[in-house]
Amino acid sequence: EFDTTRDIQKTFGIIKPDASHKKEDIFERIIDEGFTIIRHETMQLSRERAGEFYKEHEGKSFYEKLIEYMTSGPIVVMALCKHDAVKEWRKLMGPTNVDDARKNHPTSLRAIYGKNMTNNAVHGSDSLTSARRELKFFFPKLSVEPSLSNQESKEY
Ligand code: RTP
Ligand code: MG
Repeated sequence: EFDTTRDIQKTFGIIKPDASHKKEDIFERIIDEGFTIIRHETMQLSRERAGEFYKEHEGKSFYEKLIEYMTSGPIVVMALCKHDAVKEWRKLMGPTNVDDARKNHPTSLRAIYGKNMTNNAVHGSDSLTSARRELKFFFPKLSVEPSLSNQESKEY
């Protein structure tokens, strides 16, 4: 028989400082789109933690601006669960470039809440490997198994 829970994944998302005041609206949209918000926490990111989180971008032209931005106000970190969650969350976010998002993906979160290329409202893990790392980084006690058994999935 077809097992609908087979491809349930967890992914990691952030509501960035420019959009964190819209947290309730964004949560509503996320739930509407069929995600379960397993964990969420509002926090202030230190420069040190931001640097560690964005290590892969160190040395890039936009790195300093990105760290400035991500430490400029409260962020909301989230553990999200859905069928194919990594891809589905990236799809709901829309493209990195807000102009592109507005033009080509007008219902995406970045089109609605983003301001520009840097201040683009949300973050999402770009692969299952990133999702595991990023979930561990912010939610060290959360299990990061990509597939859940039927038993486990009932908790959500
Ligand atoms: P994210 O990591 O936040 O989910 O975004 P992404 O994968 O779509 O984009 P990525 O290339 O990983 O870049 C991380 C964040 O850095 C800022 N950025 N600014 N050229 C620029 O000015 C530039 N490029 C990227 C954005 O905030 C982007 O989300
Ligand atoms: Mg990225």
